[in-house]
Amino acid sequence: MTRMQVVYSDDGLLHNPLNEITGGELQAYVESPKRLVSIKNFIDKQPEFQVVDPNDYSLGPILDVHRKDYIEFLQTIYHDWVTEGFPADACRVETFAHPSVVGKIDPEIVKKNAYLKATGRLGYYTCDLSVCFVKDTWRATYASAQIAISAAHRLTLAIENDGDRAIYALCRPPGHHSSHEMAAGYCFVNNAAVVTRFLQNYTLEDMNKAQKPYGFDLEAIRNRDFSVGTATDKKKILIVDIDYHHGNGTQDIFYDDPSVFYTSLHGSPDYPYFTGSAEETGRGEGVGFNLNVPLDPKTTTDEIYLDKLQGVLNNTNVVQFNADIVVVSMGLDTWHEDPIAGMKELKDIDTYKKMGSLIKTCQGSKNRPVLFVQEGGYTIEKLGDLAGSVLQGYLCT
Ligand code: OKP
Ligand code: ZN
Repeated sequence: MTRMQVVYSDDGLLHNPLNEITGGELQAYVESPKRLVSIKNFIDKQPEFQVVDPNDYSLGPILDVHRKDYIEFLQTIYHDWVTEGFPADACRVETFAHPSVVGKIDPEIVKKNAYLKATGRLGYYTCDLSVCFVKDTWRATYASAQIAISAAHRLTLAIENDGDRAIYALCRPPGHHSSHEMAAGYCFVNNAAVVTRFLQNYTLEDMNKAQKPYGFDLEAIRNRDFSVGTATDKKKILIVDIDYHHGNGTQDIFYDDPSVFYTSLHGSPDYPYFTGSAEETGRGEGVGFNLNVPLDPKTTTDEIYLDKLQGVLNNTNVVQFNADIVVVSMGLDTWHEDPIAGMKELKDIDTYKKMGSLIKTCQGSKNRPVLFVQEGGYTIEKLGDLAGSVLQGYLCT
């Protein structure tokens, strides 16, 4: 295989908050549209990548993961915030629904109370101060999800026709911190989780039927809220999360589910602080289908990182799981220069090539179709190079 399709839309640029609160201080928003521009520019210059537009599969696949009230929140919160007289550039949480406040109260009452004010809903559905809404946040989020879904459809078609074995969904905003009814860590809709369910729930025929041109009438979309997936042979999906941060949202969504194996390598201790330890192995039927590898951000070298990645992909449980498809949550913030993350001793660009290569050849992912989904990564000028290296590493192996 020598080429790869890249699903991309300019709508990803529309989410452009002014700032966030990090380290207790107001700072420029790190998850900037420039990230997307950097990757896109790099991709455009490399002949092996073919950029394609997304299609539109409506809300159905998104609602197979996220609760309807949460998705309505994403669509309306900015408008309600501004209508209540709050400043346009500061639509974010200030009061959290901590368990000690709400834990003993009937959840329905808590929810009713939260809905009385925009700030209440922000506290109810969002988790930290990196989440900020602007006018077009929902539009960009919707596009990001449709990009991932379109990539899953194209990959399914290619598998059927003996075509490409891998595809890249150039998503923004990212998704892996977001859960059923929660936005966190720059994430609103969990793109990796949405494609996982889409691949499981939709037959190729369902996908073909659901596909519409990405055209876009936000009001019309609001009312097309049903899933049309009819698949009965649930595919087994392996999610490999190589973002620097633990994908707490993805872990949460699939924690009970033995049909989805979630594995993550991430810097620890670090954001999101409360999850990501090796003891988290799943719950109920999902026990044994969750594998966390926390890594020391100060001492993890290129060699150690690759060794740990190889260990994960060759892990007995992962190999035994015998996935049908691999979804890679491709964060690029392990790079040592990353302004908010980074493994301080991970400095060799070839490491990213080798990551792509391991994903192609290791037992857990060997010969399996791979859907690369873009997550984090904040060294703006370097991002194209980092993304391209993983993908070229995959292609050249
Ligand atoms: C999103 B993704 C670090 C502040 C952390 C949120 C980070 C979200 C990362 N000092 N704020 O996983 O790249
Ligand atoms: Zn990250």
